[in-house]
Amino acid sequence: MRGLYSLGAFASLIAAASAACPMLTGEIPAGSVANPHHHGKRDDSNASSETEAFLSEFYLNDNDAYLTTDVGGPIEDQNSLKAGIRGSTLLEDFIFRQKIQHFDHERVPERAVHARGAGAHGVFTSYADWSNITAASFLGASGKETPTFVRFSTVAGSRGSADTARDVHGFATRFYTDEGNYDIVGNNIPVFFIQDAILFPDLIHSVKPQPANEIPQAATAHDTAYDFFGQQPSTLHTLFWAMAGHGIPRSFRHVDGFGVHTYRFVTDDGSSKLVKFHWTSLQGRASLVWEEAQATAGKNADFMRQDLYDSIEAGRYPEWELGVQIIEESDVLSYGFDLLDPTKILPVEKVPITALGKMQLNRNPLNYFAETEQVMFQPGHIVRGIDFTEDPLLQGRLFSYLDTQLNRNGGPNFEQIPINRPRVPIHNNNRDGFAQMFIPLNQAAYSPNTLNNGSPRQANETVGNGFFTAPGRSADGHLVRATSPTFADVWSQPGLFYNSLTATEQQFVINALRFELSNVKSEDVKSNFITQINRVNNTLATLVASAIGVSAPEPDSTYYHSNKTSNVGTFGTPLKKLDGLKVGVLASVNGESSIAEGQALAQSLAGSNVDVVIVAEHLTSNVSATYSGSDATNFDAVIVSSGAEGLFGPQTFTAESNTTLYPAGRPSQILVDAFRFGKPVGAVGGASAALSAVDISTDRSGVITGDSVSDDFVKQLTEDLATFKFLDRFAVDE
Ligand code: HDD
Repeated sequence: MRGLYSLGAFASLIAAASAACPMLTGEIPAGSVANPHHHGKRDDSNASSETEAFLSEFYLNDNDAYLTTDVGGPIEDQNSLKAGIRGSTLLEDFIFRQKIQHFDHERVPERAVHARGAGAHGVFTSYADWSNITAASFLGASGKETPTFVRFSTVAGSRGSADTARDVHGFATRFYTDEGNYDIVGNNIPVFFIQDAILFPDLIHSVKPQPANEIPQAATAHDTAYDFFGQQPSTLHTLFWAMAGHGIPRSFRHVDGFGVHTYRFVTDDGSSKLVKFHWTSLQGRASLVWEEAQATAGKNADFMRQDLYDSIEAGRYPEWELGVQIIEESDVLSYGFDLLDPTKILPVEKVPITALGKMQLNRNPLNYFAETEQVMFQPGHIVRGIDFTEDPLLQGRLFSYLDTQLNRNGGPNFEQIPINRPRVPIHNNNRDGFAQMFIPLNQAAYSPNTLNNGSPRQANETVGNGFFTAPGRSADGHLVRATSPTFADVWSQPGLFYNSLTATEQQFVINALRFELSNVKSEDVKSNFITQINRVNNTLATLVASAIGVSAPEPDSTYYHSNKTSNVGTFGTPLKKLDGLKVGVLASVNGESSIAEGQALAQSLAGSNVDVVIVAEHLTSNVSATYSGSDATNFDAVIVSSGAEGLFGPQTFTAESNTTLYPAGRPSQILVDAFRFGKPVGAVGGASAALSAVDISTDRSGVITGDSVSDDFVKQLTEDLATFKFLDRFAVDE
């Protein structure tokens, strides 16, 4: 039997819609639209072409077409219909009414959390046949490809907020598997603030802007957030990760991802193991520093979505490895905490990560709203071979996502939207509802039936692989509203995380908390919070307290320890790839070899996929950015080329050297800020005068000088870009 909800039926529907007026338009058949983004080096894997073939069925192309109304009538004049040339406008003008009405309804409610995000299509490739640990079909063969869609996000800010707000970052992945859609709705931080979903509204109300004035946007630096953190110490572990570099990543490409909860893998024969998911960035982890993140928010609120989009357009496809920590069911309590508690990491020293496969993001959405805004992820989108656990946070999420999506979409048919549709046929007795896109033919919309020969019938191993719950799961017990005592210790792991950071990263956490709490007005909130972090670490609590007018707390040592784990920071490990990093060459149109040096550097760095932006007083065919439009936040490293040195130093502020082309002192400011933000800086030839003009010593690490753009110069710069941040530029409390 042909799939009732097969692609064919849908395709003809869209074909009808896109051929708005065949007589006039000459008809553009659906599916004939070339993807305008087909360049770069995307390998045309099966999964990539499957995405292309699937989505192109839905493209609506306006090329060489006449305007029509929504119901297909040609529109020949775009003035409203008026009684007399000077008005009034008539209510009977259905063309006017329809256009305005559609516009009035363009917005859907933004996500209650994770409203701001950016998405991309990709492909997941399994490294092996993993049927020994899971029946999940997308992990069932070496080299097996599955199309994916990922949406990265911040949590607290509204849809128009800045990308570089300090926040947890969402990392939600959809696998369009051959047994239905599977979503890992994770974050870039492996733990969460609370242990029970019933507290989620409280958490979010506390971090969202204050009710009276909707201030501050996309920031936790205010009273209600720290009131909640101080009253609910399960938040501390996640908060510490967010206050470290993870809260202000360099880009979406430089974050890892985590499933956070413990899930189950189940094999065909019903045996199950506990798993924790990890996405490891193959670009490496990299973070901004706080002042840089704040400046970036003002200079380019779209910093991270731009980076992702540009990288994919340039064919520099970001990649992540998917891995799992695999744990025996019987070990759920063996590691000193409960694996059902989402505020805990399982240190990699205890259970290493097994790499299962690799994902490449290689295709930008063609329409932000249709794809990125309308994608509806759910932890409940699950496939055979994977199962939930009893984690009370996960259990609550299984309700919340569908519920909020019903609100956003006005009904349950959003799974039929192209970005949400599974790439397999759908057969069930779900019917009707707002905006039903199908024309179901089955007259017996119930089960069991005989009138449709029992179809659609239950799946089993012969007619389709049915989802099954891990047979070993069981549940019993008294009905209680309580937190398990195995969830009680919420102070040891923030300590584990903090101990594992380098001294500078610890200082970043201290500085971040100082910043946040200095924006809190209530003395009670400040001191309550200090009491809580004092249970983690007395030095930390004392250093934060000293900056916010709270007296130093006495040690409260029940949970103090000196345990460490590895691989939890964002600094200190060189980047794995330099793809898409940007070097700003500060040049002058008047310097003899200034621009040529920039070009030479561009050529030398092209092999590492690093972009060079030549900045000068005004644009020319060889200058791609101006001083007025540039800022240190635009670049990962800044080099002054010879002949530009005259633009630097105090002389910029004299009446003679002042210019209307850019704000006074801008070239110096870019160089100084780049240094302050920990970036590699340097100078070629006589331009080292620019470094001394702004008091940057060439003895400092990450400061590169040379007579020319020599191989050595390029090698040093490449190494320094991989180091990414020079932490000795940041003071540390002794
Ligand atoms: Fe959530 C969206 C991640 C706990 C309720 N969540 C949302 C998104 C991500 C996460 C990445 C955005 C997906 C997208 O890009 O569209 N959420 C998490 C993680 C959690 C978590 C990793 C803890 C481990 N969330 C959580 C709880 C609840 C929610 C406990 C409620 C009980 N989350 C939602 C939501 C959202 C959402 C309100 C908003 C929009 C949406 O679901 O579709 O239902």
